Amino acid sequence: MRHVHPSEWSWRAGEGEYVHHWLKELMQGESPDMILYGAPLSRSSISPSAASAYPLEFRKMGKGFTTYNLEEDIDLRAFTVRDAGDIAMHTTDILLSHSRIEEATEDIVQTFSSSTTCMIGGDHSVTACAVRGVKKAYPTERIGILQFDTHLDVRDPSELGPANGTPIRQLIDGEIVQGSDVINIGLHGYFNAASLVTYAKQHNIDMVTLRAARRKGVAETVRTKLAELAERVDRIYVTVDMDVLDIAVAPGVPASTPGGMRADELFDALKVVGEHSEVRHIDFVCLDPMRDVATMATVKTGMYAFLEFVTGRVNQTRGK
Ligand SMILES: [Mn+2]
Repeated sequence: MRHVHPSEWSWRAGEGEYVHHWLKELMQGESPDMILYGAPLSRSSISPSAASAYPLEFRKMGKGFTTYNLEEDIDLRAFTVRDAGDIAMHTTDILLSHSRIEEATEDIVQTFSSSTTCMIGGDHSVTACAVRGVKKAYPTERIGILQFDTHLDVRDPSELGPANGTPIRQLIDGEIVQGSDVINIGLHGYFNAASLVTYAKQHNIDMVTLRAARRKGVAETVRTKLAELAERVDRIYVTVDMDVLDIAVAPGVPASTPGGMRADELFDALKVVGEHSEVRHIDFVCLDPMRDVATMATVKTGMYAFLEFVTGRVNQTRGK
């Protein structure tokens, strides 16, 4: 796999009942249920961000969580997750880093074609690269995107460059994904200019406001929308911009806002996402541990969100 190197850091954990015991380094010849990899890039963020530090802090946070999900009464160790490490980022050259994310993702999704892939960002620009990589690996397939985000992320790359406000537009204008195959859940408030909503409407992006999602419940909305999307596409890529969360629960996300999603809503939604068999890829982006509060509240939320997705995957592989 081009550009992917083992994480610079790991718990020398041995066996045990905690997440850091279970998230083991990928070894040659293994084909786990899920491949985890980091894309530690945030120089492309519009607001100052150290989301590049999230893959490392995410791994460290494993020590604070058990693999046993009390509410579901299941142990996630039934599902194998292997950590392939991080994509090597260039210190100054964002475009080079982007092309590495694309190439690494292409290799990972091709090599581990039956595994779910989970990329830990990084700012949201990494998603455009990863989806292009998936498209390169499966050029004849139609890819759908479920996006959890406060923003549409359709700002114009000709103004900003390929920054974190642009990934969905890059994918639509680049004809990698059709606008009508993009569902955004979590939009609210005063954070998307009218011109961007016009672009989204022109390209038939399915905009589901947080208020609309709450009318029948966020998780139930996700279930319905995924079923609709799965009718049209061959595989689904889910991208979780942690800025979808309310700023009170996600202070460590540069662009989180008041009036955002509650943590429990995101957790329940991700379990539904994990249970859906057409979902092949997921990423978690824009969490900046350097701006988190002292107890790493947002990193904890990020790890919890990841585990809820895995819980859904365990249910899915059990045929539930
Ligand atoms: Mn975003």
